[in-house]
Amino acid sequence: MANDYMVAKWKLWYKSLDVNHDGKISIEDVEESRSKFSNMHQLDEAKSKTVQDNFTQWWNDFVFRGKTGEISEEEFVSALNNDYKADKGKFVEGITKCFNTFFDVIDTNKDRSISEEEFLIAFKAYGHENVALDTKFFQAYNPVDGLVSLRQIVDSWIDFVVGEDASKGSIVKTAFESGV
Ligand SMILES: [Ca+2]
Ligand SMILES: [Ca+2]
Repeated sequence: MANDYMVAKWKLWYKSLDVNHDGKISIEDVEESRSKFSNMHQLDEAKSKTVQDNFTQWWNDFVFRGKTGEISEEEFVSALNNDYKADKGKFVEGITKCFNTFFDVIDTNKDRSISEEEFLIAFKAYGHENVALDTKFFQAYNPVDGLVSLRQIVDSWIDFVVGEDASKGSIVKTAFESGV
C-alpha cells in the first residue's frame, strides 16, 4: 500500500489532469489539452495531426489505460496503487516511460531542453492558466540560459509520482500546492 504522502501527490496529479476543471477526467480533457497545445504552438496541419495523435496516445496509455468514459479520482489512485503494490520496479519503469513520452511531446523544437515558452504553453494547454504561478514553477528548476534539461524535468515528475519520502522536497508538489 502506498503511503499517505504518495496518495496525496497522486490526487494532486489527478487534479492537474482535469484540464477543464469539472472535477473529473474525461475525453473532454484530452480534446481541450491537445487542441490548445496545437493552437498555441501554431503548428501546421501535418505537425498538428502528429502532436494531437501523440497527446491522445499518452492519455490512453497512462491515464485511461484501456478504459473509456470518465476516470474518477478513486479509479486513478487505485490503478497507481495496484501497480505499485504488484511490482515496484515495473511501476517506476512505467512512470518513467510516462514522463519521457510526455515531455518528448512538450519539447516541440526537439533540443532536449524545455524553454520557458514550451513550459508555459504546456501548462496553459493543461488548464493551468495562471502565468505568474507557471513561471514561478519553471523558475524553481533554476534554468540555465532560459532552459531546463529534459532529464531534470522528467526526473522531477518521476519523483513526484514514485517518491516515498515526505522529508524530501518536490518541485512539482510544491508548485501544485501553491495553486498552479
Ligand atoms: Ca475534466
Ligand atoms: Ca525544447
